[in-house]
Amino acid sequence: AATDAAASGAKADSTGKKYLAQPLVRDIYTADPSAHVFNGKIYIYPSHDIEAGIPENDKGDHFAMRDYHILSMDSIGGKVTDNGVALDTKDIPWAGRQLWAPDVAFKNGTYYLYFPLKDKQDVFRIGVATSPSPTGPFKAEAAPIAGSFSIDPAVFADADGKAYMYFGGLWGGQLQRWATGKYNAAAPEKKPDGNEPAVGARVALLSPDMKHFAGPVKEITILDSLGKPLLAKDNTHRFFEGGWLHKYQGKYYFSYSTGDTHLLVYAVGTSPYGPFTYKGVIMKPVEGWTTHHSIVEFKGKWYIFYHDTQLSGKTWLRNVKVTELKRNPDGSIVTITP
Ligand code: FUB
Repeated sequence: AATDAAASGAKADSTGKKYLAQPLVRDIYTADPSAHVFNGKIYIYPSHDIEAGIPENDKGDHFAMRDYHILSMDSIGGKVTDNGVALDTKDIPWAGRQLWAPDVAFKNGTYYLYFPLKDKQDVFRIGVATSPSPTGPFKAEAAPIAGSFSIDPAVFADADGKAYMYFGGLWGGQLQRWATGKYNAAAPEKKPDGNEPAVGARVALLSPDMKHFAGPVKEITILDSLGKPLLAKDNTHRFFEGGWLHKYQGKYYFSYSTGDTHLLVYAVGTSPYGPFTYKGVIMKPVEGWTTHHSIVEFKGKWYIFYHDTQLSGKTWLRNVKVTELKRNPDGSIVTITP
């Protein structure tokens, strides 16, 4: 199915561009867009939201997604193609439930799709599936990536060819249950939120075959402007979920959602492992509880892909969007009011 966002009844925004900040597809619900440019084309790897009839709770059981559809477009504002089912839970040998926010990487002729999914013990792990095509279909490995846990993988390939996976998410994403390096099912559901250090996102170097972690999983520290690690109670700044890494003018920008305060924020560092210093808000809250994004350069401009609930008004039935990301001369990002 192909949709022309500009011709689908979208209203023009203040710039007069109809496609900006409008749902990219309207036939299915999509969220958590990880955008990449391959061979001069834009590919979006989103979650595929469905109405599963499961009541809302803090564990996110109502996000009961079962497959992925990959979207593609030749230009920002052009036709958006839904390339059909690229990976289905029924074809993942270790699957329990809930296919959440994916990402993709390309190396040596193969596309690697990374996806969070609960295993048969109801613990989130991160799997990998491969395809010779950016739109799939993808074939899943028999088991999740050894040592992986929690949700929201985002893979960044540096100029030296090393690839890193950033991952993790609090509450429903279970990151708070991994404090000791082992899964603790008895950990309180919505903690920590006190004076202890904030729980950090995780990063791991990927092996040359892109299917394993090549080194230990490390916790990422976000510092405040005084160089002190953020505290767990600081929920307008601390990491919650949806991490993304991009590089701009030699610096590493780690951006993420603050979860229960619904902001997309960013922090900057000089190493892919961090630490990163908190810098500011990228996007104010969208409609819906979750906010999740990716940042990509295309033809000399930077774009942010994100989601809201414009089409449904329901927090678990979202629609992906794109708008331009603007920077100040010092590299700081101009806050977007969606
Ligand atoms: O789509 C399910 C979850 O909601 C994602 O994994 C989170 O980042 C949030 O967007």
